[in-house]
Amino acid sequence: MRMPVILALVLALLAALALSAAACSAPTTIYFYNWGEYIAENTIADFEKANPGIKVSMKTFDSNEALYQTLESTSFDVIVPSDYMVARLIKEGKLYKPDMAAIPNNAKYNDPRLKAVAFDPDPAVSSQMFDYAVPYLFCTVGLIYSTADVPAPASDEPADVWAPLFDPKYKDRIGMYDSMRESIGVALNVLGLSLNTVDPAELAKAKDMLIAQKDDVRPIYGIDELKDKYVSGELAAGVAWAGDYVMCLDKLEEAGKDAGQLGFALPKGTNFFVDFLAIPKNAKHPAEAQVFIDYLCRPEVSLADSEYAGYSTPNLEAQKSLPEEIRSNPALYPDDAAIASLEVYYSSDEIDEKYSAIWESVMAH
Ligand code: N2P
Repeated sequence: MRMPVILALVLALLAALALSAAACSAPTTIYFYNWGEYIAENTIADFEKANPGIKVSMKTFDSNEALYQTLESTSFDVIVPSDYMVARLIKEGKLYKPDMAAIPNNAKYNDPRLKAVAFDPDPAVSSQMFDYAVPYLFCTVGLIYSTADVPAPASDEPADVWAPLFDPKYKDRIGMYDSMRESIGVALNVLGLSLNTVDPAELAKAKDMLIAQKDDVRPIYGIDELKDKYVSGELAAGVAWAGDYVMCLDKLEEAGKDAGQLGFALPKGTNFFVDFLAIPKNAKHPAEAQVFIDYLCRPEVSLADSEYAGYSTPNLEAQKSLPEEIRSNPALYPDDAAIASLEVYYSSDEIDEKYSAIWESVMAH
């Protein structure tokens, strides 16, 4: 009788040891909330291989406003807000201030010129953005068009570039982003107005333009699903982040079609934006989030993500490996003067409220 008791004790002890060993080595899962089609296919798996203690679970969103809404009710460890949304989240106290010493690749590789851009009218907020968030990819907003259907714009005046979007000739064949700042921004840009105006008369004009466009042109509102429609020729033209245009070129190439089927034009005074990696204040695993962010700032990783998504990398080392036609495309890598001639979106209570109200009326129309 004595042996089995000892045996049972030994077995129990072994089982307890095995359990605690498993607990020690169980990986931590971090929750990553990213834009759709915005990270190379192998990046997460490669990160997990290099960091066996961390797993990454990714979900996607397709507008800053959708990201903002979801943050209210869900805890993520890493998010990818655009500049104006970073500013809003900082002002609302919703971001965790990372230990930048744990993200050395940011300071080592990311283009310091981005820090000179005024992402908020308040320089104190603008400069704080780089204490809270790390540039991921950046881009501009322009016109994508089918070269067979739409003539190349006569100039880079916004009214010339965006003209097809409001032309009933292209009824049912125009793409608009289901994203309020981009769509309202196109109308403001055509009207020669600031992308951040809060003047009621100016905003009313932009709203009327988008409503008339819905009646006359019946645009298709979407985000990532628009790309295949440009590639197939179903859509004649649309508003597009330059990165989406580059992804469309890749899709044309994969389909064995001619890249010359699609053109892209950048109007004067259009939007320039940076998407940042940030950690929400209610993140459960900020330390692991920092490890992941640092990994995303490695030159070879940033290069792969930029090449997959089509958007521009802020990583100076990665930029050296880009094909010349990409690196020298001013819609993808604008120089200082070009950046200064473009406009960033701002966030303020007044802007956020007024633009949301317009957007709701346009969508409801
Ligand atoms: C689209 C990614 C868009 C990022 N797939 C725009 N901020």
